[in-house]
Amino acid sequence: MSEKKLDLFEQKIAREEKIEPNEFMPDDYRRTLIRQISQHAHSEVVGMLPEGNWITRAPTLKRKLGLLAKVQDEGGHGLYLYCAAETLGITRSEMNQQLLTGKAKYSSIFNYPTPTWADIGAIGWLVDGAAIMNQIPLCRCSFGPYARAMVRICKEESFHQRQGFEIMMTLSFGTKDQRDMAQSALDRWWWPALMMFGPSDKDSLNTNKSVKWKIKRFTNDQLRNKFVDAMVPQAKKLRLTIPDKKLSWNQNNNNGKGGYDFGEIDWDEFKRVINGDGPMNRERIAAKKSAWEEGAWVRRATAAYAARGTTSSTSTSKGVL
Ligand code: FAQ
Repeated sequence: MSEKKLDLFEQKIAREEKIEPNEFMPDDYRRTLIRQISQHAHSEVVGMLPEGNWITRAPTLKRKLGLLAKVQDEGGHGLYLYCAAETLGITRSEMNQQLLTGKAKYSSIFNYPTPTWADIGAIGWLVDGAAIMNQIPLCRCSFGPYARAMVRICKEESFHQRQGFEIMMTLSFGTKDQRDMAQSALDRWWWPALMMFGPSDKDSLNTNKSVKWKIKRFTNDQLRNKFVDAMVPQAKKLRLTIPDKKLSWNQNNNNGKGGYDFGEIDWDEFKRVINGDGPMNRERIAAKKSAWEEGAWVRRATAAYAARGTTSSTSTSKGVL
């Protein structure tokens, strides 16, 4: 790699200009983006499974429509992100193979079950809430296609978060059973939501490099802290209790502006889940494998259709379809 090219690349990043796919970039920048964007895409599509599980059982037609639209949005996010990753020179089928063989990760959070309707509220409120906290800064990522994809994704995730909060609000101000259901969903999802931000800064392998290249704008711990600070008042509005006895206001945090201290995350659990041994890992991968196998005829049909299009541009008008 010539020094001059590297210099120009770094200057562009320093000037807050976007790097586009056809421009020079260091191999490691490309590799780290492929890793992060493809894992992000996998998270969106695997993330459809825990909520998809409730579409047929949503309590009202209004809730069913909202959930259906949300799950469909997540599929769309996966597609934008796979397309952004493809501009870096990896194919969709390579990415898919990496997911199915366990070479690529997807977010730990989607390896937890959704036993009650309140889990759907908790996912919208907390999981989409954590996703937004992490993803708004990605709209300023130095790589153009990723940054642009994130703008639309964040708008939709914000809507999902409001929807989740509203489900939690309805339950929490409903009957005692509904309120208990909302509290136990918060108990189940709180700590896994904090794990979504990744290992603590001292253990994060990629953060320094990614922050230097303006792929990530904040470290994992910075975003996690911001998330806790944003969620505590929301939990109070819901009259729910965050399951952390060590949660307390500390005026010294954030350079004297204040912020919450919180308890220690169970990093052993985090490691187990990202290494394939969470409560639902096997089921999630099995579902993706069977979707891939059962979708073989669709891939064959689209490939055959595309091949016809190249040999005869008038095939449609001749009624071949
Ligand atoms: N789960 O060195 P770092 C959503 C891995 S989308 C699994 O700190 P990095 C929408 C990490 O990949 C949620 N693996 O890594 C939705 C790396 O492994 P590797 C997904 C994790 O990349 C809502 C290793 O640990 N969002 O929720 C996790 O600098 C509702 C070392 O970690 C994104 O992907 C984890 N939680 O920081 C959908 C956002 N954390 O690759 C449906 C974009 C870390 O070396 C319903 N991604 N690892 O083998 C990011 O911002 C970053 O990739 C982080 C990790 C922050 C996730």
